[in-house]
Amino acid sequence: MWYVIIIVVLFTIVNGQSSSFITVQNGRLTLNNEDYMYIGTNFWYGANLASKGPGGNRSRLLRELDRLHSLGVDNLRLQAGSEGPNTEPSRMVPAMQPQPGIYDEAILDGLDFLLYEMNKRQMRAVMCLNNYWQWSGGFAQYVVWAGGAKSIPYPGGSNDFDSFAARFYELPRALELFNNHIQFIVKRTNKYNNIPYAEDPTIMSWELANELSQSGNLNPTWLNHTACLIKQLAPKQLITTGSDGHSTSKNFADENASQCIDYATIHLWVENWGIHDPHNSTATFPLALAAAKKFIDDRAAYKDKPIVLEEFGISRDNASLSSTSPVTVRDKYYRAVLQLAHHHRIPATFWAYGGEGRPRILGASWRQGDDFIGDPPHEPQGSNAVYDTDNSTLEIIRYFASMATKKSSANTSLF
Ligand SMILES: *[C@@H]1O[C@H](CO)[C@@H](O)[C@H](O)[C@H]1NC(C)=O
Ligand SMILES: *[C@@H]1O[C@H](CO)[C@@H](O)[C@H](O)[C@H]1NC(C)=O
Ligand SMILES: *[C@@H]1O[C@H](CO)[C@@H](O)[C@H](O)[C@H]1NC(C)=O
Ligand SMILES: *[C@@H]1O[C@H](CO)[C@@H](O)[C@H](O)[C@H]1NC(C)=O
Ligand SMILES: *[C@@H]1O[C@H](CO)[C@@H](O)[C@H](O)[C@H]1NC(C)=O
Ligand SMILES: *[C@@H]1O[C@H](CO)[C@@H](O)[C@H](O)[C@H]1NC(C)=O
Ligand SMILES: CC(=O)N[C@H]1CO[C@H](CO)[C@@H](O)[C@@H]1O
Repeated sequence: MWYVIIIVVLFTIVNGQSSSFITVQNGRLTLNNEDYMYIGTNFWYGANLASKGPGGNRSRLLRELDRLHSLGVDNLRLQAGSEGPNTEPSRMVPAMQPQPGIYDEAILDGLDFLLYEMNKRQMRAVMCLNNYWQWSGGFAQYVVWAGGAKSIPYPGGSNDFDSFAARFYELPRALELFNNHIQFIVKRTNKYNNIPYAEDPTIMSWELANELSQSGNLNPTWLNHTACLIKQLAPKQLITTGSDGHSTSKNFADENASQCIDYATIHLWVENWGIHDPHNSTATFPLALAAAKKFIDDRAAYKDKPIVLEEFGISRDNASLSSTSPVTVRDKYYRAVLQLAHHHRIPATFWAYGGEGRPRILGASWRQGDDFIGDPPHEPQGSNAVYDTDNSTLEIIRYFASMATKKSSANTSLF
């Protein structure tokens, strides 16, 4: 029997399945008894890019994973849920779940393939299950599915999209449909390596929903129960909320109170918050830096659970959408934010990775058939994407990714 054991061990090593789960110890993300620090990227479109169906491009996917891995960016935040129908405006399509409980096999297969390829490279995934915002369907789509309305009042004009999306929390049928999705996806087994998702160390964490607390009416009982439901299905993996940690401090307290939530998240958006004006950087960039510092310093004071800065981004110079335009302001911002995160030993995930994708038409929003570049479909494509040709930005990312795995502090003469 000894040869069977050796073959199993070799198989395990060759397939990269020997890695451990990320855990939380003493208020820190931990891997093999060491601090788990990282620079990650938002890669929400991963399952779609990995699909063999429409919108998929596996050769590009593999090149992007190799490129990210060689930069030291080994933590990817993915959508592990997107809702249809595919005919709604400004959605990432095809949706994983075009109708309640009905799944697009090509997108599920894409998610399997992506996790399988990440596993081989010892990369880690944050699996975001839902979304407050419309670009993946999300809360608003669940509201419609639950019979709460016939159509979605998309943001713009006099539409009150915010309170519409927040109705998700008030409709028992919407919450039930989401629970069904949780059961479906967390209990899935990967077809490429036969590893149940809940047993795959590639999955660092499950996230309830992107920016789930905009309305300020987040129900702490729902938060705790849903986190505990996932915990029961996936006890070896971590659970987090996806909160931006910006709207209210109450959310932080609610997250802290639930023993099923393992770490907190924060999102930093100096342009969406009206602080940085890319057309007036000279005057507003110093204000943006000060605001970023205050936000990160403030949130870092919370020590009960680990914190991850899982979104931050900024325009190219003068808000240009051309992939060859300068990024002097962005580079300064990335250095400063990554330095702050490093200083507090907070992992940081930039928004977003565009890689070799390019916008179809400058200034246009995303349409099916366009490259995925990390800007959500309703936004002008190219706003926050970091391309494979943005060498100066990529070098900053590489530098901090290498510093993340060291214990020393970053070389401040970079600034
Ligand atoms: C978080 O919870 C712990 C105990 O569960 C408590 O001691 C601590 O004060 C709480 N922190 C915050 C910021 O609510
Ligand atoms: C969270 O939910 C779990 C399981 O449903 C329960 O045991 C626990 O008491 C709840 N915690 C809080 C703070 O409500
Ligand atoms: C640039 O920003 C500064 C600081 O907020 C402001 O005082 C000034 O009016 C702005 N200039 C323009 C042209 O928007
Ligand atoms: C995949 O993406 C590359 C560019 O990143 C492009 O050249 C190629 O045509 C794409 N392939 C498919 C099948 O879309
Ligand atoms: C950017 O980096 C790539 C790969 O490292 C290299 O081939 C290319 O020449 C660089 N471009 C510039 C403008 O330095
Ligand atoms: C820090 O960076 C500067 C400029 O790149 C370099 O000259 C210096 O040697 C670096 N110091 C350390 C300790 O790495
Ligand atoms: C018109 C304008 O804002 N131009 C600016 C574009 O960005 C460069 C670099 O940040 C500035 O030097 C220009 O003033």
